[in-house]
Amino acid sequence: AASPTASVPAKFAAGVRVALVRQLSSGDYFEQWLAGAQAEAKGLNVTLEVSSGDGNNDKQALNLEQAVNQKVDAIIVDHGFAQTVQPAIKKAADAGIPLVAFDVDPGTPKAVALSQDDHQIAELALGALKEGTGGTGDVIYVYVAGFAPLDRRNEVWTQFKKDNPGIKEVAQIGVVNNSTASAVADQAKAALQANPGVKAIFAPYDEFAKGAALAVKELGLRDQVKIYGADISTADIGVITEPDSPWVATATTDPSNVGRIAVRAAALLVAGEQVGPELKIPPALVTQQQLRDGGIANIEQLTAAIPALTTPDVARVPWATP
Ligand code: SR1
Repeated sequence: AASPTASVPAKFAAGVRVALVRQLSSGDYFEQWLAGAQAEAKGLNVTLEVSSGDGNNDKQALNLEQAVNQKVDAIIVDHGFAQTVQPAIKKAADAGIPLVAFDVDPGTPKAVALSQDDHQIAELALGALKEGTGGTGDVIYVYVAGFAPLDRRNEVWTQFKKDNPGIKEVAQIGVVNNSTASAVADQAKAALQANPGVKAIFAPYDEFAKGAALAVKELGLRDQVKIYGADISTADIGVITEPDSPWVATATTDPSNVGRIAVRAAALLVAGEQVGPELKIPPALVTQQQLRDGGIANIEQLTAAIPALTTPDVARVPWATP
């Protein structure tokens, strides 16, 4: 292993407490993100105190208030709605507690705003959709307003429809809860039955895409309807590459890498280092063809095939051993 380039700050030798305050925790994306955050925390001698609102925004706000009151060394807010988390984020900022906000607007420049490049995520997936449909056809769109990453992807979809008048959004569906994929599958089935000419589903969240894929398969529409999604996991790779899968492309980062970056950014802030104010992680387009041709069956193989998905220089911690 390479040597670190700086000595470990005294605080870290003693142990640092970082509260990770989540809005959501179920589903592949959030599980992988947490695994990455925990691995990075372990390597940095950070105790990660994890709470989840489980989709209940009041509970998340309460968890955040508690983290501020407990005077942890830093806080990471993972998703959430601006109106429910910003009051406590302001309290953290006023109390001098460093804070990283992932996928939620912190409302203060004192916090580091971490996101994936959601505009690029949507652009990459929609580029594939345009190629796959030839730029014409009926499309079902899966969206729930209020989640910052989905809202940013929605901006691109709105513009895409204006730029591509041959693409017609015939139905908008979407739900985010503890069983998003199966709820979306039910909605997608109804929407497909009501709109028999649909050629594509734009589902820019992997739970949406999994639900859409289930609906297409159950209705026997694999030859007719293709799915363009976002995010990836080993389980998603399995869905995308199974024979006749309708999920043909996904635009994604490596979720565990993003979790790692959140913890590194928090650690740097605790050490008094400069970060941000904005960190935006670039995605890559992953196609069914590419996965099949490359024999890629899991995330480790995917990141080996697309090294750009690992971003060790983003929020690099100078005292950590790579
Ligand atoms: C409910 S929001 C889901 C999204 O959050 C992350 O940005 C992931 O990319 C996922 O698509």
